[in-house]
Amino acid sequence: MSCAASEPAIDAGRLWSDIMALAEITEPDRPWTRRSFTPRFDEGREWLRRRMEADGLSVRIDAAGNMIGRREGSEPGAKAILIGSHTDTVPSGGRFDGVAGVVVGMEIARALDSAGHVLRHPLEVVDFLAEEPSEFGLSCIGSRGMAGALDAHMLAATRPDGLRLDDAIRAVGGAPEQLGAPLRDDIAAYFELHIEQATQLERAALSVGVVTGIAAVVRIAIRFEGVAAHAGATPMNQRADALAPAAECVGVVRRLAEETVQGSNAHFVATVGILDVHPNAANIVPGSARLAVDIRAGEPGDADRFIARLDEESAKACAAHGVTRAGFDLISRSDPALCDEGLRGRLEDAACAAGYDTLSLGSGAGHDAMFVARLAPMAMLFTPCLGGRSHCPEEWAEARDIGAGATTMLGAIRALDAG
Ligand code: HGY
Ligand code: MN
Ligand code: MN
Ligand code: MN
Repeated sequence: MSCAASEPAIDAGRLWSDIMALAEITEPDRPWTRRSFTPRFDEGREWLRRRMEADGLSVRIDAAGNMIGRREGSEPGAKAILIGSHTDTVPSGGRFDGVAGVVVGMEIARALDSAGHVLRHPLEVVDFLAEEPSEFGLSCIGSRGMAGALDAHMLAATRPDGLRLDDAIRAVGGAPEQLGAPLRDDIAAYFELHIEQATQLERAALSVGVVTGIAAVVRIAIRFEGVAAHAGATPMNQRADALAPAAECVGVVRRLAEETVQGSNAHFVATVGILDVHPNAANIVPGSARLAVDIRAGEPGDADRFIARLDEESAKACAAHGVTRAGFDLISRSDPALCDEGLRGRLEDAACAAGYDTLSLGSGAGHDAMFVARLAPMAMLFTPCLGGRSHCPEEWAEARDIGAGATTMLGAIRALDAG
């Protein structure tokens, strides 16, 4: 779509300096690393609280540990318009994944404030707790909690040092005892801006993409139990080497994923990003192994068929090596989330009015929006990142593109607010 330009009220420079300021709060020995439930994350939250308060937002932590900055609207009882994302990162992550979406929310609130414009609806800027997969083995903890999708089993999960998830949520100011049902029913709409983490916008030389939907995210863990033994003395035909079937399964995941892609029109990818070996020593036949499989599917049936085949083939690989398959466990599963048609239209119109051509595209990456979509109409905007790279220190985006996304979102929110 291509249209006339219009006048922006977003200060892309101010936006940019916030993103860079937050990026400075990182583990000293790892670039752009602010893992959830760490002192570094808490430091980032403190920065965010001060920034939100300086912007005139009233700041609270909800029961799920999400930080929320609120700007009241003019219409008593009107439902809130939320803008959010996350400020936690993957290990050695980037400066923009999640952060851009939270900072854009603050910039939109500032732009409205400095123009003396009060929306009818309250506006809330949300930093969702622990969107990235955490040491508790779960991602999107804050948005799951807001949507009532954190159950007692999940809350009792512990991380390697023994800390329970509910205690960790309490430590950041949440109230886990209030979790279980959806936390709220007062949301009019939810908007999230995120870097694309792929290359469609960059290849099309566009600043703004309007997301159609978010793929299902399914995570599986497979555990292999063999017998640790001396690597030098144990004959090959007397081993139960746990790593042998695990290594074969890495190839099986790749092959089954490629076959699934061939047979489907929907987005499908599968990745083995974790392969733990124990005791992980050169001269010991591995006694146990564990691999984590991360699956993204636009069509959930593709994920089900992939998992059934992986189940069968991993059991066969274990039998062939005399290794016990100690577990084939579902770690987490989120359904695909569709973006609201009406909000997508408002984003497209707002981009057009601001002079930005747009592209409609799906999201293979998971986002907090998947869970907020259970509470209210949801929409996402993508802006390009260099080479589509993300979840790595090379992640990069341009101020003008993030500014274009913020201008587009501001336009859509004002149109929605005007009714
Ligand atoms: O893994 C994801 O899709 C997101 O970046 N947490
Ligand atoms: Mn991410
Ligand atoms: Mn993200
Ligand atoms: Mn995300």
